[in-house]
Amino acid sequence: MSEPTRSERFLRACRGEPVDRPPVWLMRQAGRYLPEYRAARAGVSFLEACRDVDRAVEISLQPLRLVGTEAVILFSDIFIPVLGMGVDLDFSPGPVIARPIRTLVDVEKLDVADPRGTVPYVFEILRRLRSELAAEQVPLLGFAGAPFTLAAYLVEGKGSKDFGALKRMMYREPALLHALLDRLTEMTVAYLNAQIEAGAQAVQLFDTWAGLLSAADYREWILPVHQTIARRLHRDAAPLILYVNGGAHVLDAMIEAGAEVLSLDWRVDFAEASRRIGKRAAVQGNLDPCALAAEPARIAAWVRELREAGRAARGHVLNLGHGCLPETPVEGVRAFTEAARSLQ
Ligand code: 1CP
Repeated sequence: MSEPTRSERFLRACRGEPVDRPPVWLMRQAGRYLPEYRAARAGVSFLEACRDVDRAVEISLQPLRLVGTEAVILFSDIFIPVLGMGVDLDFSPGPVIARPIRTLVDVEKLDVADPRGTVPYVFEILRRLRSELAAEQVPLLGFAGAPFTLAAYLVEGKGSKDFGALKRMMYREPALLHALLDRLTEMTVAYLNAQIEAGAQAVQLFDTWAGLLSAADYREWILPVHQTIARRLHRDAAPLILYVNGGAHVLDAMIEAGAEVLSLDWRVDFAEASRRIGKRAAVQGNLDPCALAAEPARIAAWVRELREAGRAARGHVLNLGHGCLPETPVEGVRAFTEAARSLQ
C-alpha cells in the first residue's frame, strides 16, 4: 500500500479509520518560541498580524517548514471573532477587555452578525492556506474558543487563575450567564461553519477553562453547549476536536459531547483515558509542553509510550497536552515531530 498523504492520515485518524501511525501537530505551534515568528512579528502588533493576510499565511506555514508538524492551524486567536461582535479588546499579550460584561444590556449589545462580513480576513487566510497546501496535501485546521472560555475573559476582563468573577455570575446570576453563553454559541457555530466553508478540513474547539468547574457544574453549563455546537457543525466536511484543559474529572461528559476527537491535557493518564474512551472517540495528546525541554531521546521515548497508550482509543493524533510556550526549545519540538514521523 502506498503511503497516505498527510491529509489522509490526519483525517483518517480523526475519524477512527485505520492508519499506519498517528499524525502529529502541536497546539500553539506558531508562536514566540520560533525566531522566525518573532521576526515576522517585529514592529507589528498581534492584532495587526492576525488581520494581515500575507503575514498570517506566512506565520501559519512556519511550523510546517521549520519543525516538521503534519497539519497547519490557522494563525489567529480565539478573540478575533469577538472583535467582530463589537467588543473593544486588545492583546497585552493575552486579551484585555475594555468594558467587561456585567449586565443583560451588555450581552444584548454583542452582535451576532455573519463573521464572513465582520472578520473576512480569517476566511481569506484559510482560502489562501488551503490553496498553498493543496499540492502537498497537508491538512488545514480551523479553530474557535468555546463559549465558556470566551465568557471567562469577557466577564473577568482579562486572564485569571480561577476566573472568580465568572463563577460568581454563574452562581448569582445564572440567567445572565446563560444569555451570554447562548450568544457566544450562535457566533461560534456560524464562525466554525464559515471556516469549514473556507477550507478548514478539521476544527478544534478550545475550552481551556471549562476544567475549572466541578463535574456537576460542567454537566449543567458546558456539556449542553458542546453538544449544540457538535450537532450544528458541518461535520461531514470537517471532524471536530474538543480540547478541555484540566478535564480529567469530566472525561465522561467530554465523550458525550459527540466530538470525533477528544484532546486531553498531560495530567490525564493517557492509557487509562484511551481505554475508557475506547471506540467512542479518537484521542489527541498529551505530552506536557514543558517536557519538550528534555533530551531528544527521552522525548522520543515518551512519543512511543503515547503511541502505545493511544491504541486503545478509536484513533490517535499526537500532540501536546496544551500549547507550546515562548520558552519551549525549538530542538524539543523537532525531536517530538521526528519521533512521531519515525513511528512504525
Ligand atoms: O505576543 C504574541 O505573539 C501573541 C501571543 C499569542 C499567540 C501566538 C496570542 C495571544 N494568541 C496566539 C495565537 C493563538 N491563540 C493560536 C494560534 C494557532 C496555533 O499556533 O496554535 C491559538 C489556537 C490560540 C488560542 C487561544 N488564545 C486560547 C486557547 C488555547 C490555549 O492556549 O489555551 C486562549 C485561552 C487564548 C487567549 C490568549 N491569546 C493570547 C494569549 C497570550 C492568550 C492566553 C491568555 C491567558 O493566559 O489567559
